[in-house]
Amino acid sequence: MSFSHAIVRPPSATFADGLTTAGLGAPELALAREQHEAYVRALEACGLAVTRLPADDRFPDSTFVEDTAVLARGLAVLCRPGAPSRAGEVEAIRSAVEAAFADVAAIVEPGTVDGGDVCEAGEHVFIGVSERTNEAGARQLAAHLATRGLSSSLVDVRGIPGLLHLKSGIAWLGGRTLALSAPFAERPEFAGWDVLRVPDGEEYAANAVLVNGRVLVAAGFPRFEAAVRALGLPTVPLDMSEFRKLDGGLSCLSLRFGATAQGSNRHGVRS
Ligand code: CIR
Repeated sequence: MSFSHAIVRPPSATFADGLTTAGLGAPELALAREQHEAYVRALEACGLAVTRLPADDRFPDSTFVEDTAVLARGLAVLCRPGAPSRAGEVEAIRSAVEAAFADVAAIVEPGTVDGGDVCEAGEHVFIGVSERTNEAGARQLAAHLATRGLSSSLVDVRGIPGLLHLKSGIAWLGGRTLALSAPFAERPEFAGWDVLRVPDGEEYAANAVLVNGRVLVAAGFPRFEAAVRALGLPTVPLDMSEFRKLDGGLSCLSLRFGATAQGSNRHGVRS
């Protein structure tokens, strides 16, 4: 899977009012904006054309665009976020998604899905059932993905302390390799996969993103970064301190799409 495009939205003036359980203090807006800019430059250095949407002060969490849509194989599925304060973010991103995708579906009531619970791993997609994504939403999403030849399985992540979304604890590193943090390492859902175990104490690093052969990783987690490099994957460390304060990780700052095994989008990207 390779990416040619991404959609991002910089942190808004109300960013510090975003939802959080981290207990790491209030984020600094200016620093968050700098970190976001560095993130965008990293995507561009990986070859992506990045659409920067305007900051949206109505929604403090709106920089976490990944939660608003799932993009796979020429199909866009608009999400229905589990947190009421984030519901309006979907309408706010709709036109950007529709500009890029001809085929746009949506999660509908009673389903809820946050994109952070969706981990695409080649032909298979793991969908977390969390405090944000319910089973009805996960099943709707699985049905949409099946129309594109993608299989799915549900992973119940409720009750794992400190874990907001599935992808707060797992990442796909290409092929059959998954990075898994401790709560997932022995789970039967991942049997048969090659596992890079995220070192204890470095759990936050599990939210890494494979982009065109490089892995964007949160800076400050040297054992995880070395383990990724040992797989032959170059890493791009990025300072995420201000987003972490709002329970956010690297993946949630962008919607990535592009060349896929099947399907195309309005940019004409197909493989
Ligand atoms: C929230 O609680 O919804 C935001 N403060 C953080 C969302 C992070 N999203 C993600 O990991 N995909």
